[in-house]
Amino acid sequence: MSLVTTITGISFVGKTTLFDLLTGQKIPTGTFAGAEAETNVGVAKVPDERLDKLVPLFAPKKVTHAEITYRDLGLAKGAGAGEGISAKKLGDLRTSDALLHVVRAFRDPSVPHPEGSVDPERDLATIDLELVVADHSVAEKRIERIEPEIRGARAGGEREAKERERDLLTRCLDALGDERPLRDVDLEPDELKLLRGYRFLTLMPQLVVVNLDEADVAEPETVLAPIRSVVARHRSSGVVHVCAKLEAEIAELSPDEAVAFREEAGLHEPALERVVRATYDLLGLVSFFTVGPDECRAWTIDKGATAPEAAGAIHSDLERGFIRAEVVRWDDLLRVGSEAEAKKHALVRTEGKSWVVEDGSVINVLFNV
Ligand SMILES: Nc1nc2c(ncn2[C@@H]2O[C@H](COP(=O)(O)OP(=O)(O)O)[C@@H](O)[C@H]2O)c(=O)[nH]1
Ligand SMILES: [Mg+2]
Repeated sequence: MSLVTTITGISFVGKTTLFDLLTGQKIPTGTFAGAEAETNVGVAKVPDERLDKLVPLFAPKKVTHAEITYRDLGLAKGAGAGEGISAKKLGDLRTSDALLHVVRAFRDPSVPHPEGSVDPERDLATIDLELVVADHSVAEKRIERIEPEIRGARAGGEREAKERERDLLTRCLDALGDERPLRDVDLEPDELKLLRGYRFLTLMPQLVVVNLDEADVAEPETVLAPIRSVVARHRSSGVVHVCAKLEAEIAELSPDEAVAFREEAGLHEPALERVVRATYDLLGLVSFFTVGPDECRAWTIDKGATAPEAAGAIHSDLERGFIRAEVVRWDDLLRVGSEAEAKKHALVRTEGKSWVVEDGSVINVLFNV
């Protein structure tokens, strides 16, 4: 699975600083042409210590981490100030798997705040409202179009399906009218499936990234607690903190210096690790590994996926022709040092089609097509 996450938020909150940090790019920050900027696109390698530790056992030709694509929208100045988000940027948002909503909690008076004061909860509400408004207009337009379709449809299944769709969209419209994101609406699995086609923004999982002040990094909960309580009212939402500017400076240091500096600052792990873990938790994702002399690789699947579904992430042939999987826990494999030793110690299990993949499993798929 290839995840696409789009970074959103009002101007000057540190979106581009975070994007650079996550993707290793060097897009200039703090700039603002006035007009809308291009969307920046970059790829982050998902850090995985487990994979890194397995690599020396196999000395493979290639090591492949999972990846997340990040997009930095470069919103126009008015966006998030009641002037709306342009159609092009809404299009970029709609093709995401998740939204990373950056809010500013750093105070630095040398960075102008478009609203005149630092208030992460207000800024969060501002963009959330724009997303609600965008979805409201999508639902409204579809309902307008579906009415004549209902009148024109033959009585029976076809008409009933359209009526069900209209009723569902009307429920969505009502929720959006009350400024409720669609994540919070109770939906049956088939309703959710139908709505997915509309690519509603408030249906997407949202991770709120609080960009902390350097002075608050060691004791982040004071700043985070009120934001957590706002976010906790919504489903499919999470909170994570970064200190984008400080962490960008740390990223310039040598690895040893970076570790020491980070500890001293009270940041126990790099922003990328914290943000990726929060994203995996929010989206309900797990990783498994394939190993060998050619390639050691991490794969990302939905929590609850079965062995054949995991095999399908590697190649559709492996899912189609799935026979069984040989499975060993990554830490068992590391401890004994080789697959042969793992077999000798009965640490390798054979699992069939209904096995639900456990996070951190090393899997060898046996298949026949
Ligand atoms: N003090 C401080 N400044 C920051 C932090 N993050 C970003 N900035 C500064 O805020 C300005 C705007 O950052 P930028 O990433 O361009 O924001 P964007 O408009 O949301 O993309 C830049 O001058 C950054 O250096 C932070 O955590 N602390
Ligand atoms: Mg920017």
